[in-house]
Amino acid sequence: MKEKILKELYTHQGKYVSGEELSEKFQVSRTAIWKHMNNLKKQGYTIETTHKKGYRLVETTEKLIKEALKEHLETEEIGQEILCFDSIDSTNNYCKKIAKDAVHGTVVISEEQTVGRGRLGRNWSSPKGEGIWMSIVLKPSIPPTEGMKMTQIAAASVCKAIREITDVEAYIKWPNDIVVGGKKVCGILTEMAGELHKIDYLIVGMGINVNNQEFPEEFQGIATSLTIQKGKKIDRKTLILCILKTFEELYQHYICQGTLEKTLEIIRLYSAVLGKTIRIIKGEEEIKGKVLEINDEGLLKVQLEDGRQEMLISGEISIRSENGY
Ligand code: BTX
Repeated sequence: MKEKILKELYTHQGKYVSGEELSEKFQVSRTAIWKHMNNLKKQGYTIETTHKKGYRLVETTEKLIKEALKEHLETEEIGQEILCFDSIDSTNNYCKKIAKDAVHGTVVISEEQTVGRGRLGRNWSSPKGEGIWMSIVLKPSIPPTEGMKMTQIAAASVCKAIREITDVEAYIKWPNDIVVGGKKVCGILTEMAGELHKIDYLIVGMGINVNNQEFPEEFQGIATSLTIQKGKKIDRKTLILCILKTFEELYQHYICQGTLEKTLEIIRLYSAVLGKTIRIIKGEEEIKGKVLEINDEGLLKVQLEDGRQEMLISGEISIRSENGY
């Protein structure tokens, strides 16, 4: 019911809707409507109430509203189902719970994550209202070995969208980070469920620092946000819409053509590592190498210090620049 009322308020585009109209439409008492409005207010929606005119949703760019996103969505399958939460443990976790019955392309967004996750059990700081903490459920008919290509599609989409919407010079740090000025502005976590030869579903989680003004002390040298880089607030809704549109274009190209070509064009153009010397960290081991190419499968070809050449697969590897993050 709360959802239906919200939709009704949203479709009236900032105009008043009377309690009587709502109670007739949804066949509930005016007191029930009033209670739902109070709950929505508690959730953070700004709803103006006057005795004579009724209720009016004041659209703020502060909060992500499903109806507002859907209204401007330019995709066919990604985001046809969107779920927005105020607070959740992790959008990836939630996707896992619903994935079996969820339609392909379902998008889950939360204003905050209380247990946001990075790779290998690391944490992801996801403070309320400041970033985009979002996951997409995908159900492609591809072998599990291809699953990690979704990380690349996501990285290319986020990087391109950031550049288009904010003009911030974002780069892709293979395999799963977007960096600005050498600091991390976005991390991507792809998780998969299925059997040896068949994927049941994939979850692509994106954590983007958008309007964060500051970071916990432990991330201060390594994290940044778009607002810090741009010097002004960024509209999260516009950025999300652009990411979903770009993601769908790249995803469909990959599924229909069977190549990562379009994605790799972006990854190579905005690569933070191509041609650079990097430190490759795998567990306790750390080696240096020069990045020679990103091949057509999206793998990183590096020349190691001892002269050997190696293909890096994203999995358990972290890479850092030569002197720092
Ligand atoms: P990662 O393992 O590459 O990066 C995690 C590391 O990044 C942490 O150990 C910490 O040092 C640093 N870090 C933590 N929070 C932030 C932050 N907000 N900004 C910059 N650096 C940070 C990257 O993993 C993958 C992150 C995916 C996050 C999304 S959010 C939506 C979805 N749900 C979920 O639980 N995870 C994904």
